Amino acid sequence: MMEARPAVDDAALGREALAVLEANWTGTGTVPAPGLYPHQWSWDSAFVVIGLARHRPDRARDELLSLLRGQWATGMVPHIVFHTREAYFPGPAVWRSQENDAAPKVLTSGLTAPPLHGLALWWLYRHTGDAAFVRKAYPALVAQHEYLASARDLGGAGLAAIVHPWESGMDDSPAWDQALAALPAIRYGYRNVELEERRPDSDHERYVWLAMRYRDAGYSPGYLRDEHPFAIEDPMFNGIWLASCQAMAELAPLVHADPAPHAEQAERIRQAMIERLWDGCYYARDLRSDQLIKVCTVGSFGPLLDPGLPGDQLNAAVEVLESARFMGATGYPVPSCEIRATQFDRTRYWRGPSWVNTNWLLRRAAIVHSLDRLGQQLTNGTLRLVRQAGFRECFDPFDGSGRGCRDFSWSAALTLDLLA
Ligand code: 9WN
Repeated sequence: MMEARPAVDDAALGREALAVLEANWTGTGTVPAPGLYPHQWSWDSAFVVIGLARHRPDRARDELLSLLRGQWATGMVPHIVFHTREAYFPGPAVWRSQENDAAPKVLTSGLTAPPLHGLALWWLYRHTGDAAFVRKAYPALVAQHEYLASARDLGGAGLAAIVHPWESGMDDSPAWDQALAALPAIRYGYRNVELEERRPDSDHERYVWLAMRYRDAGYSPGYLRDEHPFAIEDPMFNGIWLASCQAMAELAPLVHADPAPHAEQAERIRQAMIERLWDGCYYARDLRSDQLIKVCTVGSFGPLLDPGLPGDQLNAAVEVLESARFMGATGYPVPSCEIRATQFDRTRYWRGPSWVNTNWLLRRAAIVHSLDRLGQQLTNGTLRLVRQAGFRECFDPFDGSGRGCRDFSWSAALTLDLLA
C-alpha cells in the first residue's frame, strides 16, 4: 500500500535528496544504498555524477575519479569497486581481482556495467564548463570504449555483448530467462544466504556459477568469445554506449583529440542495432542461440537515446512505449517489463516495477527527439513517485508504492536533476 508521506515542496525535496547523497558518501565514493549495497557500483556512480553536476560539481568529480580508480589495464570499468571493508556477496573473495595482472590495486568485481560514463562526463562539462576535468577523465573513457569494441564485440558486428545478467544493470529482467535456462543442467552448488535474501526469486546459483566460470578463465576475452555460455547484445547497454560515444565526440576537441573515431563508433552501433536488434521493437539478441529474445522490456527503449535514430523506428518505439503495453496502462512511468508479458510481475525488481534511472534515460531520449509532452510526462510521473514514496530503489508501476531499499542514491541524484 502507498505510504503516507507529508507533502514536500520542490526545495524541500531537493534538500532531502542532497542529504541522502551526503549520507551515502563514504569519503571515497557514493554507495547505492546503506547496508544493502555498501560499495561503489559503476552505473549508479554515473547517475550520481549526473545528479550532482549542478549542485555539487566537486563531489561529482570525486565520484567519477573514485570509480575510475577501479579501472583495469584492459580498459574495463568494473561493475563494483570495493573501497570499504563491509561484507557483501559476491565480494572480493569471489572475484579475486587481485590475482589478475590487469586489475588495479583497489579490489573490484570482474564484470562491467552499462557504459554511461561518457555521457556523465559530458553532463558535468555542460553544467560546469570544466575542461580541465574533461582532460583528466577523458583518456580512461577512451580506454573503456576500446575495451568494449575489442573484447566485447562477440558478435563481430559492432555491438558490445554482456556476458552476465549483472552487466546489464537489470539483473533479473525476463530478457535473460532463456539464456539462463539453457545453461548446462549441473548442480551449481553456489547457494548463498545473503544473495537469497536480497533476491529471493532469482536464479542466483546460476549467476554465481557464470561469474566463477569467467573468473576461472582468467577473465580472458578468448574464453568469452569461444566458450562462455552467456553472451547477449542488449539494446539498453548498447544504446547507452552509443550515447556515450556521441558525448565523447563532442568532448574530443577539448582535449585536442579527433572526434571522428567516436562518431564512427556511434554510427557502427546504430547500424548494428538496426540490423540485428530491430523487429518492430528493439529486442536483445542471444548470441549463443543466435535468436532475438522476444520480450519487450524497458531496455528495449535504450536505442531511443540516439538522436540519429531513423524516424520510422523512433515513431514505432514511442508508440509501444505510450501504449497499454507500457505507460498507457500504468499510473506511473515506466514498467520495467511490458505488462502483457507472462513474465511481468509488478513486485519483482526488473520484471515489472518502475525505476527512476530508466525513467530518467527515457526522459533524456524524449528530450533529444524534442518529444516535449512525453518528456514532461516522464518528469512529472517520476517526481510524483519520489514525492509520494521517497527515494526508494523502485516502485510499483500501478499504485506508485515504494519497493526495495530506501535512501537509494540514484533515485535521489536524478530527482535533483529532474527538479532543475
Ligand atoms: C548486483 C546497485 C545495483 C544496481 C543494479 C541493480 C542491483 C545488484 C543486485 O543493484 O544489482 O549488481 O544485488 O542485484 O539491479 O542495477 O547497479 O544499486
